[in-house]
Amino acid sequence: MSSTSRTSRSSAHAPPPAPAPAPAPAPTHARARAQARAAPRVVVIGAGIVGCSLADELTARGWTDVTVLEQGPLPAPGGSTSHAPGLVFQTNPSKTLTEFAAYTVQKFGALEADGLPCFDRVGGLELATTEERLADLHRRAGLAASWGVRGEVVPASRCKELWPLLDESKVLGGFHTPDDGLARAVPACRAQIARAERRGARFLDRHTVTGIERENGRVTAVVTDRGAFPADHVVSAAGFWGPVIGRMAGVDVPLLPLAHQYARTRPLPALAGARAEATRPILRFQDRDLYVREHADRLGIGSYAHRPMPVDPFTVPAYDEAPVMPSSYPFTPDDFAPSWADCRWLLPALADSEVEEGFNGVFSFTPDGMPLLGESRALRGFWLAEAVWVTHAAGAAKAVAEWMVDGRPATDVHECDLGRFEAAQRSPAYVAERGARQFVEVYDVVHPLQPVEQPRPLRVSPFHARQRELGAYFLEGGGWERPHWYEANAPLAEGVRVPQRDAWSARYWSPIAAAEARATRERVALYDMTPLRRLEVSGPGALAFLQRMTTNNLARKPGAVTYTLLLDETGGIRSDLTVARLAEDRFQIGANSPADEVWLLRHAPGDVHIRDVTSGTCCIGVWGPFARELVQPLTRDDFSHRGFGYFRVKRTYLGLVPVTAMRLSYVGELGWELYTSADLGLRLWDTLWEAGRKHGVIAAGRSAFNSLRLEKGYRAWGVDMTDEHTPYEAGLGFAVRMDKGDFVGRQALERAGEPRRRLTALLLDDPAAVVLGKEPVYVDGTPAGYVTSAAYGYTLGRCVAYAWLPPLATGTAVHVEYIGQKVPATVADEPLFDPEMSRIRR
Ligand code: FAD
Ligand code: THG
Repeated sequence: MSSTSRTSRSSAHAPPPAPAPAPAPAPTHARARAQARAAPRVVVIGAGIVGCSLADELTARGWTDVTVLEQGPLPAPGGSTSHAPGLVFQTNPSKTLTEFAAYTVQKFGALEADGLPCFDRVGGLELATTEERLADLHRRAGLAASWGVRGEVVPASRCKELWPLLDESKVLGGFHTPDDGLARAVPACRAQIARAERRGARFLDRHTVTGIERENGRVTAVVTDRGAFPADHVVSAAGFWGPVIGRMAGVDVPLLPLAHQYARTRPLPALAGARAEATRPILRFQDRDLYVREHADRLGIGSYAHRPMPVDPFTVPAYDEAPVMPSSYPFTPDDFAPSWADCRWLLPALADSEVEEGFNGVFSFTPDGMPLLGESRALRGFWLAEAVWVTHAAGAAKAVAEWMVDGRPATDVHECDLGRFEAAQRSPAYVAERGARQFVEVYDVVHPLQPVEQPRPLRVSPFHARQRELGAYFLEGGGWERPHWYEANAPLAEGVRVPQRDAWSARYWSPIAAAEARATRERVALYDMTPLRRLEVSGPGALAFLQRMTTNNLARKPGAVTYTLLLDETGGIRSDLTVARLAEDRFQIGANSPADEVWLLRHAPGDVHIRDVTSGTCCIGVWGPFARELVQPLTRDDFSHRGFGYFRVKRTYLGLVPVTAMRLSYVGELGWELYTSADLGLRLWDTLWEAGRKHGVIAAGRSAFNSLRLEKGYRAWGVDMTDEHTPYEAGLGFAVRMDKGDFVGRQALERAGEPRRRLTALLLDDPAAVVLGKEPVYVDGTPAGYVTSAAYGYTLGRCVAYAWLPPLATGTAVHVEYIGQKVPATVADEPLFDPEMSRIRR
């Protein structure tokens, strides 16, 4: 193939002489320069499936000045891609990953190498040998319907038809997905290399990257053993070598390389005469952490059942020193023995066979199992496209190319954003522990609320000691310990009637949450709001800056709090914020993901300072009809409705504790968020607790919190809406002031037509029914959308579910599919609870 000969070692042309880097431009100049040039200079590190797909996607978008540097020989340079068996199962709890996989199927299906398509649509079959797994297959069928993947749960007899080698008696059922199949990863690389080269890209193999040059916080060049390559953008697509490249760039790359076993059998008499590479569906036997594919008359078996085998990416041998290839370690038969026995149990045709060859192949695991995509916040122009499976490679590459060329991916990728990890989640120790855990759990049945088990506790609020005394049941989020309910409230639950739950929805749930919700509506409760991200924005330009960045009008006197939205240029919701004006030029922002700070920092002019103050501060929400009676006696300031209005902020003292008090409530009850520094947090808790005794104060957890906020219709960013949605679609048009002047996203909103989908409130008809989120919603029997968040509304006596659906009239009957069951629901008017705001504004 021309691309290989052109780039092979013998004919490799010398790299172009590296011109001395231009004098360091200010970032804005660099941007202007980049725009003035037809195409910025992009250097991609690594020609695995991700690097090759990325070069193809970039050049397709007109960024044709792309150089791909690869240390090994093309087209199989010895990374994970070079030996990937290429199974593509599209269905995933993550909508983003499912979309990535669907694009891989579509793209590689249309791509040819040597006259063969690069994707073989043999279908997928996931097997259940336990009742628990069978229920999970029904949930996976629901996910597939939600995200638009064809699939159905089939009986054992159908599994046997699809896979004649199975022992049908061992199987309870399967999930059949006819559009899944096998990606031919190396041919897909070749086809994309050829196409990208035709558009002007060059692939230089046998070039080992040894350094990343930077100036003024921007990349300027990539250094190799054969010269330097100037670059406006550098993308590390180095797979599990990511941390090595990251160290050169001064960027944390939180991934752990782990070896994973793959073995091939001898030829099987039962498959004798097979001509095609594969004809039967790719198989998953998750109850034993196994997957299986055909290689003509042999089977290939992959196992996640063995001990985690971490590999230090800094000590991986170079291509010429590696026994086979750098990503391939010797097979350890002892580790495979139990998996082999499990295969023979399931597939009796293996009885007379044996493993002919195998290897321990290395690839990447991240702390949360999701890829690492996006531009580093530490180094402008340095991008990551790592920890990506072959399954998601084409889609992930497309997203990164869109991000680079258009400024944002076409669909939401926040779950993959490399900036999602907090500082405390980026240490090598954390990455090692979590990465290994992801390996172990890869095929486990994982509940949506299931927390990280270790390392815990990591981040705790100042109230942690009190929370433990009260018997808090903690889950984890963003590294924080977060109480979901308190055993101390169990006596309150005795008087509260709640419907029985099925085993799945009863996990990580307690009827105590119902009692806590009720106490919040009837009396008063303390909520730990410490994990709520807080930014301080200050400086002479702060107001003008925030006005330009957000949708609502913030030009109000100090003391005002405003609910507002961060949009991107296309009008998509990047975040929803509360902005408290503490002084003329000082604001406190209540934010969502770490991406909010990054986004603001990127746009901030020199006279604006932005600081994340979350870790040094803490927050308690005091909410309920007795909140005023509780707080007022502790302060000399006027906390009456006239003295301290709704959505106002005040500095005051509560007893000994200086606090910033904000009158707002995500649970829809009278009350305040009370902020203080971390050192005084415990004192604040104790002060409120003491004062609340005579009002029957309780501590309440996130389980009740989530129920109350859904009753009130308050959206959660990242779950209910993302940058895929406009404010009008999400029901947040009230936070947009088109008359306030220009702001990011305004022009796009002007052009936005009538929403074709809406975030819609549903009430389940049966007072005993519950759903949990991500279930498909059917209108007239056809899938029409999916649930975002759901929670039992203890005040309403019904489960509330928010869903993305085409516009539907109130009262429309729909059904939600929950573990294979049709659950009737009705479109409801919002807000479902206290539409007059009589509970908050008084
Ligand atoms: P790679 O293919 O590793 O490419 C990275 C490239 O960067 C390498 O070629 C490397 O040489 C190059 N590089 C690194 N450092 C430098 C440097 N300093 N200078 C120049 N070049 C450098 N995924 C699936 O979807 N389905 C499967 O069935 C599947 N099965 C698997 C089975 C096994 C045994 C293994 C090991 C992995 C499997 N995977 C599977 C995972 C999949 O193979 C990887 O996630 C994927 O191939 C990663 O692609 P990549 O392009 O990111 O990395
Ligand atoms: N508290 C603070 N900041 C936050 C949140 C919070 N920032 C992130 C996230 N949570 C923002 N989400 C909301 C959602 C709704 C409301 C507040 C924050 C809210 N809305 C009222 C309503 O819709 O009726 C008031 C809107 C208005 O008057 O404009 O209260 O929990 N600090």
